[in-house]
Amino acid sequence: MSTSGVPADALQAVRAARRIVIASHIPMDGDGLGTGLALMRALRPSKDAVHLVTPGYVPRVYTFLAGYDEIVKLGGDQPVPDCDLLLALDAGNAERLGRVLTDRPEGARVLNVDHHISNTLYGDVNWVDAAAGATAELGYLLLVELGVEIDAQAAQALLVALVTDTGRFCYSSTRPRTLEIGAALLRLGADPDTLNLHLYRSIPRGVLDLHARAVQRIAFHADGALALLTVEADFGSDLGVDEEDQKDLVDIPVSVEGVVVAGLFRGLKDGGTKVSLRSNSDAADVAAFAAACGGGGHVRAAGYPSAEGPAQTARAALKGLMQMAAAVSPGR
Ligand SMILES: [Mn+2]
Repeated sequence: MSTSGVPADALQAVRAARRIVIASHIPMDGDGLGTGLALMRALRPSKDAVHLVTPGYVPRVYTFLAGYDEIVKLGGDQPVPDCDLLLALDAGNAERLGRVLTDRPEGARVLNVDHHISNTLYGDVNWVDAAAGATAELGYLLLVELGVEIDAQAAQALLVALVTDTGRFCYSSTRPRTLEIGAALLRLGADPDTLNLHLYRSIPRGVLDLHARAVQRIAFHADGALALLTVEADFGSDLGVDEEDQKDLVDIPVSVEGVVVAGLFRGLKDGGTKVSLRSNSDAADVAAFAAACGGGGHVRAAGYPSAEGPAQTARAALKGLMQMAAAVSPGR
């Protein structure tokens, strides 16, 4: 481990690579996408090829970031680009990477860079720092240690990753180092005003209507300590919204006064349910609950998949979530 916090084997893996494929969990979020674009941009000058790839959809709110149009969307059985290193970002387990991992070119090593405490260490080299507020922190440290240029566009992508993954520097995962890296990114030319306009002041009218409907559906339990939102796969389909808009709905119940634990049970188009849990207290560990249900995440933000429909999945989780929420005092 160097003084920067970058493990020597992780640094060596990137230095030795000539062709790199970067991937993150499916679907990508701001952390995986922003960190991926920044690494792609900053590593390209010193490598033969660097690609950011995903078999999943790419959230459209990040179109303003440089390199967004170069993200390789792996449709059907399109092969993973040739590489000697697969750089996995922000993915807590092998399954979350999907076929990018299993279909990687023969001989490609896997460098797993992540901040999820539940990370299963599936890489040939693993750099998991659960104290990091975002994988973007690790991406920044890696680039600095490599001595490559981080231009204003790369800095902007890293700032987007940091801001989105730390709840605008407000989650408990925000450390002094998180803000120090944020400051460094501003010095490199990142622009918070542009970020704010694109991410937080551009809600489409359809999404606004979606939020209005969701608010009406929140069910409170345990004297208001638990707030659950259950939506079918076609919820809001008439509003022209997409999956990422549905995913963000969990931010609404978790923002209500007195709520300790919030859950979103979101039906998926091809059956099954994606559960997103949020906690307002370290004493209510939703990562442990999610892990027991076959998922994972952070103490305050976690999730798991279910083969059942959303209503049935919510019923199955209700008792356990009520107990967890009720055990924590409303004062949090
Ligand atoms: Mn993250």
